[in-house]
Amino acid sequence: TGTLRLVLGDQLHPRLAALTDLDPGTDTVLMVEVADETTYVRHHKQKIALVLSAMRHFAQELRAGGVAVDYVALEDAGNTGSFTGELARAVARHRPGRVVVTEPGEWRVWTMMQGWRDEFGVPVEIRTDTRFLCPRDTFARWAEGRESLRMETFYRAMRRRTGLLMRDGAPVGGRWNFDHDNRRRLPADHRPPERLRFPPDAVTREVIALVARRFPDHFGDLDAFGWPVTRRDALRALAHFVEACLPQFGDYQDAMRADAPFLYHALIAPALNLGLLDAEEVCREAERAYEEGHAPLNAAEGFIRQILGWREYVRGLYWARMPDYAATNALGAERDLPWFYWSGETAMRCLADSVRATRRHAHAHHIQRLMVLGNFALLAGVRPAALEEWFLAVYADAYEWVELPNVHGMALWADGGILGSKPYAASGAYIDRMSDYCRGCAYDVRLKEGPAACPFNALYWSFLIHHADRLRPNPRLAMPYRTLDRMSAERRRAIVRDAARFLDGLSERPPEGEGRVE
Ligand code: DLZ
Ligand code: SF4
Repeated sequence: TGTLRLVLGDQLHPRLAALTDLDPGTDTVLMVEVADETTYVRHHKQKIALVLSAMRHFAQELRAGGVAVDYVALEDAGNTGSFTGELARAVARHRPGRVVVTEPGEWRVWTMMQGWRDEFGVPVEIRTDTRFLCPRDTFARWAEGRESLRMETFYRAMRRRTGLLMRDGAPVGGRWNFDHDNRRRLPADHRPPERLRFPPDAVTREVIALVARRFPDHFGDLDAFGWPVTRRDALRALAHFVEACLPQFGDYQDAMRADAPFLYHALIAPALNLGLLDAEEVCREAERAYEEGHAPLNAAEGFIRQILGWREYVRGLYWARMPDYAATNALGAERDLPWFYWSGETAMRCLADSVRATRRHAHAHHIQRLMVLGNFALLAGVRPAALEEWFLAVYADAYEWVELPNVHGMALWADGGILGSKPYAASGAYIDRMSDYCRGCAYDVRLKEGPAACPFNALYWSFLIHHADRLRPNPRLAMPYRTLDRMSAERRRAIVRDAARFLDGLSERPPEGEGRVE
């Protein structure tokens, strides 16, 4: 009686914890395509295609290496449609001495796993996911007894732990953080580099056809699919990023441009979160590029902070605070998600372009996500769970461990300040400074009042007025509140009126006669 080793769809790493001591003579690897995982949120079509194609490629590679893989495809006869159902069937088929799994990326699946030992009557070993640089219990110990859990403190501890960009116990370059240098806007005549995309092979084409047939009314296009689905291609994507983009990644990491969804961004999160790459190797590549003089320090450090700092931090926070974390709603936001998040039909050019990129690529870069799509929902008072479901569904890289803290904590401040010291609220001026959106917009970003004014302006001030009790004491918001106090009462009334009128005009439903999506 060998060991049955379950590998989930976002655990496709060659040195996955559940596979380390695999004995090809006796053990079986189980992989299952199940309906529940494809529909627990209405994932973007490309996200489903990406996960299933990457799973099929991973199974092929294991088999080529002499490993017995029991692979259940989505449309196989008898497929029960859930992890628990498929594991039960597999235990009956193989009668293993034990089951080994790696801890999952979502609370939902974690609670499922807790019942497995009793349900199947075999020992179930849940192993620590060693793809992350900070294990869950290490983060929990770090977080214990701390009043605030700031990323920056965590990040410095992680730099020391890993030695990344460190020399003699001090940060290379004498500073921990070069963000200050990383806020340049893209010059109008600047041409960002061509990006390496990966045309679908036969396996991916078959999965794309399956997704088109099975999930026709899910959001998103399939025809622009270009994600790497194997470790080999993911490594090529990483090498291309380091070579062609990393040197300017820092400078332009916060810039936006219409019809340019990729710019200098790494585009590796989908592969990284699936397990095709791991955090350590990605950081070492960036460090090497700096050491070899290929990339400047502000770029390498900014990139490494995203992975070693931010990504590990949100994951630690997620596991330390779930399930209560998801339930908070510090600003009492109750609005349903505006329909344009699905349709893209809005005269606000920044939002329309960000939704369009999302539909076309299952991707938008972080300033589009945070300062356009997230910021709008924050100012409009969208119910956290509604926005979270949208983010979890539409992005190729989205799993709850990373999506939830970013949306709930960072974008919406729904945790009341555990993750971010202040809400990331901004008026149109921020978007204008960092993009070329406003020039071609139906609204005027310089106008503060009236129907032609950029809606972000009235929404921003109205948000501060509405939440003054809660936000005015925050020293980081002292400046905007001083500006607000200098406005006449009449002006403030006009702002509140404009914002309310705009929000009343939003629809949460498709226009008469239109389907749920598209
Ligand atoms: C996202 C996803 C999808 C669409 N389909 C599957 C699947 O059929 N089989 C599978 O093992 N995993 C899938 N996944 C990824 C899981 O949802 C993911 O492993 C859990 O949410 C835990 O992070
Ligand atoms: Fe967005 Fe306002 Fe600029 Fe239009 S004017 S693109 S709505 S920020």
